[in-house]
Amino acid sequence: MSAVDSNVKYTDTHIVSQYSYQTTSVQRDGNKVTPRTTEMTFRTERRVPRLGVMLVGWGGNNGTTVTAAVLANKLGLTWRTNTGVKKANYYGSLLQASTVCLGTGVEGEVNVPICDLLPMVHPNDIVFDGWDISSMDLGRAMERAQVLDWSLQEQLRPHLSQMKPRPSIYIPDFIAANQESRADNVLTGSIAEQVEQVRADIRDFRQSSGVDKVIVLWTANTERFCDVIPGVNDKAKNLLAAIQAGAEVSPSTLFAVASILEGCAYINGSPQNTFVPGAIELAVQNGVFIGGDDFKSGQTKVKSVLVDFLVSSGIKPTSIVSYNHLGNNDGKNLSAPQQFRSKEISKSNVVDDMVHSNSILYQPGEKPDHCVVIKYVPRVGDSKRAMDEYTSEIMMGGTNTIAMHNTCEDSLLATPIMLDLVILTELCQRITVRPQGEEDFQSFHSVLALLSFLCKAPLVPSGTPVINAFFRQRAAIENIMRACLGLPPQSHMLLEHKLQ
Ligand code: NAI
Ligand code: DG6
Repeated sequence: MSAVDSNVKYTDTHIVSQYSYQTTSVQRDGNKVTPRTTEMTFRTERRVPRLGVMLVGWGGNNGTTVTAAVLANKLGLTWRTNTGVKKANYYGSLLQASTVCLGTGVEGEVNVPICDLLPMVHPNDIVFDGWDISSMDLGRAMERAQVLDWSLQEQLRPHLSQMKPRPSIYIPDFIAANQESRADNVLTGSIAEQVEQVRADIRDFRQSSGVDKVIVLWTANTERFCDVIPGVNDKAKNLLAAIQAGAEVSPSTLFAVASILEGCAYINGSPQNTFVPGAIELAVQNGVFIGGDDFKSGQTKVKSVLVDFLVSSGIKPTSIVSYNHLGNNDGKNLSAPQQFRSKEISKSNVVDDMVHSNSILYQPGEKPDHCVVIKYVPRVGDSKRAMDEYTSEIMMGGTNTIAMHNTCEDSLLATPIMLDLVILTELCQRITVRPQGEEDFQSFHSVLALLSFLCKAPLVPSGTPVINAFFRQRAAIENIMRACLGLPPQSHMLLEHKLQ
């Protein structure tokens, strides 16, 4: 974006802004409320690097769809379906397809694409690589996924069939037994050697593709939860020693360790507890961003809007029942109890902050009944059906029931979120902040909570609030970007129109 004319300076290398961060400090009993202002300098590097993204699970539905969608956009492809001609786009991406109100001009509100606020990577410029336990090339894997229209696949196949996933770490116990027949592309050797191979793959990709930066994104099968064991994965040094000793560590944690040691941000798009305390400590020690967990793409996204709407309107949700059926390989993997359990946990916690925020509706410890069901129905493929019933208590003992039915291609919702995750992470790597009175500029915390908007079970630094409510999460992203430009947060007060 060009010319913001106060509080901000554009140097050859940085956008430097002065910002007054206003907060309100409240003493426990609410008797003392004090507004506080901290002056800060935000500094954003202007040079946008060439970004490489390595996907773990590259040959899956999400992996093939994101690679195909970016290529289709890059080539400006169009294709014919029985409802007309379609054109590649980035609908569903917060950064590419949504706008923010910059301010008001003589002609009213001025809305701009979020991606125009600050210099950021364009998805068309991302270079992909990755690993999969299935050796299928991306052309055939795209066909196996059954997500994209056939005439689009025909145009993409010559390009995608050149791409082949690298062999991956496969520990059968972590994913469903029904995945075993896919596993024909696996690393061998001790787990320490396999981690070394993954690190070598990252270096090889960086060098051979000429990208400046690599981000690693887990979009492989949902794993079962692992136990957090003192002496094994509770501390960074114990985790590294456990890998050397060949102790049980999940593949997703092994990828996280390899990425962190290579200085690459690592994002977990699935629900399992990849980020055991030792992995988090390792990221902090190495100053590397980590983010997750589990893409917030459909039913849960709606939930983070709807429950916020109900509770903030003073209506009391008393039961939320969420049913899904789907027929893709994700659904097949989730038909196993332990993998389902991981997903059930991440889909269930999403209402907690909204419920806790309202002590008029909910007594301490009280929450709505919340039930999540997932069934595997092969015939529906990637076209996931989600049905939800929200029952709420309204005035004078009345009952309000909202029922919802949602059908969509799961991977076409996940793809733009994957792109937003890596682009936002990369942008955050170029932002530093210096509070007044301090000497040095600081990065965001290694646990990149700003990604919460895109995740079902946001990972946040220990002891900090978890925000699930959709518009609060979105406002955090928008207002931090505004701060980088020396602009006040968007308050929506519109006082200029409300006074005489
Ligand atoms: P998928 O089953 O089509 O793809 C997963 C891929 O991972 C497969 O190709 C499989 O061979 C590979 N894989 C399994 N273990 C591996 C390992 N250790 N290393 C490398 N590759 C491995 O699933 P899909 O639909 O692409 O989803 C991927 C993940 O994203 C799942 O965990 C799913 O729960 C999660 N997710 C998906 C959402 C969506 O809307 N599609 C939303 C939220 C999360
Ligand atoms: C069934 O729920 C399969 C899951 O992988 C979901 O499709 C995925 O996690 C998306 O979940 P949601 O709740 O954001 O629609």
